[in-house]
Amino acid sequence: MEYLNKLESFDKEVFDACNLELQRQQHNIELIASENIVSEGVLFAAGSVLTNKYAEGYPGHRYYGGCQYVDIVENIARERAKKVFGAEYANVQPHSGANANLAAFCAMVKPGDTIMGMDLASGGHLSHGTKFNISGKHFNAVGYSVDPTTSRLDYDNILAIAKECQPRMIVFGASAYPRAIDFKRCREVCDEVGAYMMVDMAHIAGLVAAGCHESPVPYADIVTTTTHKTMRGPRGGLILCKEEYGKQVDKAVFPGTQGGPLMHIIAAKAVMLGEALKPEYKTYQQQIVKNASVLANALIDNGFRLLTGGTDNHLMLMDLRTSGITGQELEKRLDAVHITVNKNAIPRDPQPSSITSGIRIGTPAVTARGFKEDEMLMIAKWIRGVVDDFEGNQERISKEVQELCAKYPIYEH
Ligand code: DSN
Repeated sequence: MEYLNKLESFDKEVFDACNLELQRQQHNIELIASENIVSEGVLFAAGSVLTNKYAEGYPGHRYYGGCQYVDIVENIARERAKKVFGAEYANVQPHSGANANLAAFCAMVKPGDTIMGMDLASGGHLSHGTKFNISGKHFNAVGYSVDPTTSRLDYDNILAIAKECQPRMIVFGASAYPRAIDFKRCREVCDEVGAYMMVDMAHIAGLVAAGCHESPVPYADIVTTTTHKTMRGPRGGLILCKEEYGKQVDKAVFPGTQGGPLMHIIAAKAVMLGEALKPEYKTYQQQIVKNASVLANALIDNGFRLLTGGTDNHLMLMDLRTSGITGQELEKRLDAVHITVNKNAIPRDPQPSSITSGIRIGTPAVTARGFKEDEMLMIAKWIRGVVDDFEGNQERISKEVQELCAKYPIYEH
């Protein structure tokens, strides 16, 4: 890439590593459900001179001089975020999804309060109350799981747990849940126990922006997201909330949990949010869902089991318990043929989390580079091939994968 090549004359060592990563992205099929390939506009903004600027505070109220132009950028990002999601209030400063979640907790509840979130082992996220994370250390976190038979959310069970533990806030949203979440039902659960409703929509935010998944915004008191997964922006976080919580959310982000905002990343978020307002974005998100559905059906047709039997969104979870291979081994074999996935625990996994019985697969990145239904059928066959006879098929599949990747350059320039 032209702009990356300029780095070579400044720092050959770092350039070489970045270039190798570019080549890896170009020559591999990226199926990690939380990754994507951003536009060049997003790349340019993220690599811009805004990285030079300190801007603690918020537009119009900064603790540094010279903020008049970064104010424009942050205001554009805030306004576009509100427009994309129909939200009353937006804070675009969180450095990440985990930071957005921490700020959301700090804004809405107090240390020691009871919160509920989906168990990590059922597809929830580390920052929703696990004991290894600050969310599980500073709050009394109670987990909920999925139904043991259907592997789907069981709202009656969530309500029963909530009645028992009386949480101040319930967190909905997941990292590895392939089905639609019923946000209206989530609101009813919260209302029955008088809890705030928080949604971490990081995985599905792009789908929500394009109307391909019901929006949590009308129902939730506070919504967090990353900006890099299905949204296809720079790595970062975003908080949306009702106007009445705006001030406390701002305070919880800065000075509560962060210092200076990353203005270059906020510029890149603004560019991505501008893209999200265009009709092509909707077509892109619709294709993500279509590709996921085709890939899920093709995996089933190739004899694999999927958790919940399929997908409603951008991701699926292969349940490998009857396939004679672990998640760890399949991730390794796929890597060897230039297909990138992550091993993922399935609910009540008999294997430890370092091995797992599952593989999580998502379609945002392959859809961004132009793959459609036909390519999904090819991917399912290749996965079958590496499970059935890795030694015999490795060379052929690796060659076929790279031939396909060559037809779809991730960047033109
Ligand atoms: N680590 C992310 C994922 O892969 O889903 C969640 O933050």
